Amino acid sequence: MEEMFCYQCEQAANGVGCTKIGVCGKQPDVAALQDLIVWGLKGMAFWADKARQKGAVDRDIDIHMFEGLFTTVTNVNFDPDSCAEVARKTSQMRDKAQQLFEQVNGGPYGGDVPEDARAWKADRSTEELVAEGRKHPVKDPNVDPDVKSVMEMLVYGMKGMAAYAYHADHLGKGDPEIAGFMHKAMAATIDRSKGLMDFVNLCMECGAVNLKTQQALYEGHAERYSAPTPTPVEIGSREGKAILVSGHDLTMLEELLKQTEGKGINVYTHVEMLPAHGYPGLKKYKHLVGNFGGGWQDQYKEFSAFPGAIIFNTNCIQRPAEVYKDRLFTWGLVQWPGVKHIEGMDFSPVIEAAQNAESWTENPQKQILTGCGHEAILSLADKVIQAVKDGNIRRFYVIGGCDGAKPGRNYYTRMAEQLPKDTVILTLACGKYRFNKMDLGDIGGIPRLLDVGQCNDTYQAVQVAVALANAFDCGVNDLPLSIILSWYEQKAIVCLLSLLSLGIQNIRVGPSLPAFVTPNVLNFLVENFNLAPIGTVEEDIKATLG
Ligand code: SF4
Ligand code: SF3
Repeated sequence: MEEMFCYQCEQAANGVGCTKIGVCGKQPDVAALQDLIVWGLKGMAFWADKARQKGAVDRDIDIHMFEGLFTTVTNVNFDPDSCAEVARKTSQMRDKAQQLFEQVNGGPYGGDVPEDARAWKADRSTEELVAEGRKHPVKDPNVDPDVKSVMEMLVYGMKGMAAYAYHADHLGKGDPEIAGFMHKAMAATIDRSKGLMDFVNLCMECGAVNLKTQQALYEGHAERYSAPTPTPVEIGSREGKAILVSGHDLTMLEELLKQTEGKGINVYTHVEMLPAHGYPGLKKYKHLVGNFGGGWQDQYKEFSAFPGAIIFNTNCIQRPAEVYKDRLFTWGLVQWPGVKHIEGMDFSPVIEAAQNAESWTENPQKQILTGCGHEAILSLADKVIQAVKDGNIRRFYVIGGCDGAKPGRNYYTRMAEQLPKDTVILTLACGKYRFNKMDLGDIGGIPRLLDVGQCNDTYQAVQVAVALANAFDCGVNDLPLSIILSWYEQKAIVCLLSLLSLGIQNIRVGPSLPAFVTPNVLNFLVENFNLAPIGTVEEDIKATLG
């Protein structure tokens, strides 16, 4: 018997789905609670969407959509009690959304209310909520498999977008239109009159709204910290006490940097925090000294070698080893049972743990480059365009997306290694750790490897592509540009939807295709977008260079 069912990430067991325990470490009780959260959010969305159509909007409901969905993203929250708390709040927000609608409507709704949007009792124990969650599994035998496939793509895309919306909101860049789309799309998933093309269209709209969300997030970062500039980052260690910050949230890092200033503690970034070093408003802190480690999947081994305190502000957390568990902290929506969670912005427990831990020794190593955002790249536009015209740059490659544990991911390392010297690689998100310590050289002073930023900086990569297309007076699909994505979790899904919503063709995706994509849906993507799975490095280089 299946204890759970989840197939939202690239690690889905046997390429089908996790049924006993998540390959990520998600336990069946947490899986049931997260199913309950997603189901509850759909019911909340039914009412929030109806209220919005009549002009009534509620910020608490909007923010709860972001937080609820983000809680269920892979490698975010593994703690049953906190997931149960999010589920309880979902029920309360559903009730609030219904009241909001009835107020603005001047009475109860006259149409049919789907079973999924009815009130449900939330003041129950965690165990009782787990039992309730089991009644609302992801699998639904009453829905056509192809419709289900596109519907899940939409839900996972919105999970990714919710993460970006949550960060943008922290920077004061919340946009009610983002939540408005999410309510509409989540409500559509419980509307039995909706068919395949409705969900295809919603997926495209999701991609487009995501670009606006990522733009808001970028502008939030750039307004607060100034636009990123190319910055070499040390990957060795400095003498002294140390704190490592993992995740995507720059506001949390900023606050930690303020609170550690003058305390003799060096702050290091991990995985998706690397681009923080490129922002003038963050690199001005002299004790933000470097970047530590490889991809997120290496943390179990690598954190054991890190002497100080470690804090996660978003995904990807994994089961901690005993050797560092007491120096590990979570913040925001990330939780792991038994790991200390920081509420709010008081990081004194993390600082104290770093001060009580051993000091690190001086071990200087090489530097890697980050901060090559679109403003920095486009400031070199004339040089880049000339290099293309002179034949010194033959082709651009965007090699971006998530890292992960599968052995097939060395495709991305070998791709970066084997691409000819007259090609330029733009990278973003954590998949870059497969090759960002290589020395790939430069073309007339333009580095061959340009780190555009975090996964949310897909927006910035799009700006570069659009500017090049304008300069060459062609469409993005006609540029000497190939996009090769690596996916792992739901943020990569929404980044792909954004590219597809722009009509970008010929994207290659790996290391394997999502388990939730049925053969018919894959055919649709191949026929309409020329989407292809990655092949061998040699074949793909040959095919893209023509
Ligand atoms: Fe499995 Fe991925 Fe779901 Fe975790 S998130 S349970 S690894 S499919
Ligand atoms: Fe990585 Fe987890 Fe997706 Fe922001 S940190 S990209 S996997």
